[in-house]
Amino acid sequence: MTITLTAFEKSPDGGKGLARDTRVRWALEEVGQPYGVRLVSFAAMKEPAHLALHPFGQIPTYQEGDLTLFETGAIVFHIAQRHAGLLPADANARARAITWMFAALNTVESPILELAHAKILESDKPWAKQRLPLVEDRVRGRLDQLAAYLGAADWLHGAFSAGDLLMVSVLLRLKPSGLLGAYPTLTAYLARGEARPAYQRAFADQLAVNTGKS
Ligand code: GTB
Repeated sequence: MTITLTAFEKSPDGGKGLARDTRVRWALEEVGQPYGVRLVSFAAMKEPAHLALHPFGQIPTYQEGDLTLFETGAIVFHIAQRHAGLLPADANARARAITWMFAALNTVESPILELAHAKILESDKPWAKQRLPLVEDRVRGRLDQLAAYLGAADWLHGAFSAGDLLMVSVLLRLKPSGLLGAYPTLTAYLARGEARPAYQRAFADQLAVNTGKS
């Protein structure tokens, strides 16, 4: 059945892969599922036709026959459940990989988003300079814990899984911040994720949209 995603007509990051359709593209590439993309403008995302797909007026959405999904965690989970390659077969190992999907989105992404908001949305506020170090410290706290858990391992729990796919996607948002520099094992973890052929294809495809070369 044809899979169609929605993505930004023009991503604010100009194609650095930070918009959330990249993680869904990556998951589909990992499991070898072809898909199409429908591009939407910011204005169209707030119109009834898009709100019927995504109640919060965001991208990405995922359509497959009469199934429509939003929220990248749910979409990646759906893909991983339907197709081999992103979750282990063993029931306990699978449950652990799913735990890491939730950890990436609930525990690690939250302070990273808070940092992005502090830098982008709040930078003109009189208290912005005082708040920023506090938010950065919360991100560092999570990075300390994640680096301690990962240790010298390649991936979070055995083989590469949907947990790693989401964790790498979430951490990539930190690249411009400079905070990752203090964490060589996490930097290497990100590089391993980015080096995966499936990621490379997903990245190239979203870049082509943003450079008009698709
Ligand atoms: N929790 C949802 C999910 O995981 O699917 C969050 C979806 C979401 O935040 N979508 C964003 C969106 O549609 C695009 S990805 N925003 C428009 C709106 O809310 O009106 C977030 C994003 C945007 C831009 C950059 N960037 O330029 O660096 C990075 C990430």
